[in-house]
Amino acid sequence: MKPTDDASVFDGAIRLLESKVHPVYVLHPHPDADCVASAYALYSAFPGAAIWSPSKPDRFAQLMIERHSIPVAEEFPDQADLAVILDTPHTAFVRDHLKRGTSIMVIDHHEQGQTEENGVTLSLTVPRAPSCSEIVAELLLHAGRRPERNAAEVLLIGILSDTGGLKRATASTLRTCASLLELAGLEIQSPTLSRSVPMEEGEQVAVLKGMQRMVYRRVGGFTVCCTHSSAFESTVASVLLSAGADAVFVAAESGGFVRVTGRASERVLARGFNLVTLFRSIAAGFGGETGGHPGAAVLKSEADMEALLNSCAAEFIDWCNGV
Ligand SMILES: [Mn+2]
Repeated sequence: MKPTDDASVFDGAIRLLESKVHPVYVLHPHPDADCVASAYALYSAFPGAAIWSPSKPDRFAQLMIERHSIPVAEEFPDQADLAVILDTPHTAFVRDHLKRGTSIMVIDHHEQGQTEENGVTLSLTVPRAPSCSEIVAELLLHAGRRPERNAAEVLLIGILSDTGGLKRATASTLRTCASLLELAGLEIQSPTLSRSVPMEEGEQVAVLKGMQRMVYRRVGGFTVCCTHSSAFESTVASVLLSAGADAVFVAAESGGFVRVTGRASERVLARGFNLVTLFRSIAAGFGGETGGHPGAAVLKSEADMEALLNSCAAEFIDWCNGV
């Protein structure tokens, strides 16, 4: 990120933050760790009205909020004189809460789909940054306001989370991480920076039962696994995929429907396999609807569960025999 091209925008952002008494740090709907970390680091450097979340954070963000005692308000603070919207280019969801004349700042790293909704006082958008947390870290370091220990640690978690454990990091991300590690007194492998989320109650049992009921077939070096579960189908599917399966189908029955959650390995995707295509063909035969991506998709149908799973496996085997 940085240097000169962003410097003036950085200065403008700092001036705006310093000129306001009650900034509110606005999280996007269903906020993730990157968003919460960005808000918290700014809140500790420029204390304001609140960190406000329009809806429940995701599980990992919630865990971070609890572990790091991050104050997140459900009520929008009345006295806000600046809304700092983080990790999203969209501002519509917060507009109704703002009093006339309230300034709006956007700090984000997503490509903006269309021209930003007007009325934004300042936009600090860096699409080449793989996380919002690193933009905030750079901003604070640029202003000579070094993040305190807890904020530095939270920013590192935000960066690790949005870069898939630094897999999508740029050279600039790594430089920022180095500064943050020193400020937090941590190493990159420190357990407090771990991105693993403990399983929910019942999730582990669902996974174990799913594995117990699983049947598999191996054809031409590829493996397909089928099972059923009454809950946490996507976790069951992920576990089977990481156990080495190339295609996984996990069925669940509810309300007169069967939902089949499908996952495919990188290996078969690289050879052109597509779950959406497979589910479309099943839906054409049995009735139902499907949606998702080549590697992760869902099929919903009123057909018999056993018959659906058998057909999914058979279609995958046909594909294996064709490659
Ligand atoms: Mn992000």
